[in-house]
Amino acid sequence: MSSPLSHELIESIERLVGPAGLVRDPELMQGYLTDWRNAYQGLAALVVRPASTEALAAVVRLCHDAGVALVPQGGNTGLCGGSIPDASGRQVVLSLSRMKRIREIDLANETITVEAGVILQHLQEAASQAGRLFPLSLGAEGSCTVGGNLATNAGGTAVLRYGNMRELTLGLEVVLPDGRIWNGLRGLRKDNTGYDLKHLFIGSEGTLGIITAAVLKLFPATHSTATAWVALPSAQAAVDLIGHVRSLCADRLTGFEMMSRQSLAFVLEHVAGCSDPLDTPHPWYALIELRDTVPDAPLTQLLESGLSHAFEQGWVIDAVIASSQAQAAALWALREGISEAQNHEGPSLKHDISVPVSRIPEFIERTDRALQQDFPGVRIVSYGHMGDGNLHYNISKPVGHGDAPFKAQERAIMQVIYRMTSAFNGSISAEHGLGQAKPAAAAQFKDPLEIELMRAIKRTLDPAGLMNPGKVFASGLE
Ligand code: FAD
Ligand code: 2HG
Ligand code: ZN
Repeated sequence: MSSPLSHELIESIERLVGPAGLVRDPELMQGYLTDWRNAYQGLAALVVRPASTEALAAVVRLCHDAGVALVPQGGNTGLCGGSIPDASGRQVVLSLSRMKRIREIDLANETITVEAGVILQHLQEAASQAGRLFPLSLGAEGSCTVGGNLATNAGGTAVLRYGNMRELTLGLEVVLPDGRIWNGLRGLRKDNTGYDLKHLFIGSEGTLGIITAAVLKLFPATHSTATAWVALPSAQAAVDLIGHVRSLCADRLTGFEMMSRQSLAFVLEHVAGCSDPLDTPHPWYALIELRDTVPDAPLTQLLESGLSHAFEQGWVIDAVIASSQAQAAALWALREGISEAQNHEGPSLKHDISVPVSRIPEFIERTDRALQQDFPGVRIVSYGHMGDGNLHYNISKPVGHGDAPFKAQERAIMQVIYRMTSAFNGSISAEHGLGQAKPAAAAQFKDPLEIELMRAIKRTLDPAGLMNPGKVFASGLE
């Protein structure tokens, strides 16, 4: 098939990035055209992999002048199709995978400057080798990139203590849609010289520019950990428990993940090597992690004392405290395995919502009831970052049902869940972003004035609408 791009344009791009920076072979392109779940497929005229900010900026300028749309891509682990081109075959995927240098570690400033293609796990390792912690942690950390983390304002399992990617960022370098380079790589904790532009690009999902590097915060390394797997009678018990553990442990509480029995059941069925840490099934579970910078801090005793009060209150039915790092890792594998496990059960309708922590139990109770009434037998896999009020309220088809009739109900199911989220003054996308999955829902459920302001920003920075069209906004600029 001939390319929709002119020979001259392709040759000019090749001169900038070299043969290693172009992917044109349809088979090799495949990995860039579908996402981690195989939920979204696209086509592309070309995949370009520049190795430096200057080369990337020059490619962006050429594409801008030729009116070619760009789709930035990092590790391609996003869960709403943000990094996948459309079906036209005219867009260019701009992969950051060759931009993976750690540019600088400034220990006295507690910062690390990295390129956008650095894999999150490599960043964590670099911080650790420098005797520090980079705290962002999520299931896809072995493949997702800093650029993708920034573009989606990624969260994960340590937000409770350290915040989202937004809170971990001090400066950015961004290639603007017309190819200009904004060097905002300032490692400053205080800077009130007008609007804080980095926050426009963080969470913008590649629709305002290409993030090429960032200055990120480092934290003291932690040297003591305690991890518990706890069985709970209800979601309300999780709210009571987290309040108690937080007041007892303060900042040492690093993670508090909650999951339903259905979530665990899928993991036990589909993820090799996993087993139930407790003898009998329970309605809900929490995975609690405490960390301290002090070696040999008495975290296990602290956890035991918190749990013993919780037993007395009836918030906890049973619990296991990990006695080794391997056991703690096995408990985390139960939590991190949920996404993969649910994929084995056919389409997973993902709803990544947030409501105030205090209202999670009521949200679950009312939404479960409404869904079972309208769609009897659907399997509700609710779990997530309880301390952030962020639930992955994911739905699998009823046992024995086909994929196609279930998929046909996707929109109706989504409406039930998002209407309820809205009634709780929550967010329909707490963590993963809008991508191509949720722009219409955002237009329906977000304040129209907010959407209008967002469009005004988009028009100002990307008047030609060439940055990741069809993502965040329902149909480009229109
Ligand atoms: P991609 O998927 O490649 O891209 C994501 C979006 O960012 C796209 O819109 C893309 O165009 C844009 N983008 C990528 N790079 C750039 C760049 N340099 N400049 C501008 N735009 C860019 N997410 C969470 O927040 N918390 C979790 O706990 C979590 N757990 C996950 C667990 C699993 C098993 C999986 C598969 C995913 C999980 N995710 C989670 C989602 C995903 O990993 C994150 O959104 C991650 O930050 C995406 O990074 P990426 O490099 O893969 O980005
Ligand atoms: C998690 O918390 C991720 O495990 C993925 O955000 C959630 O697969 C999902 O829906
Ligand atoms: Zn999550």
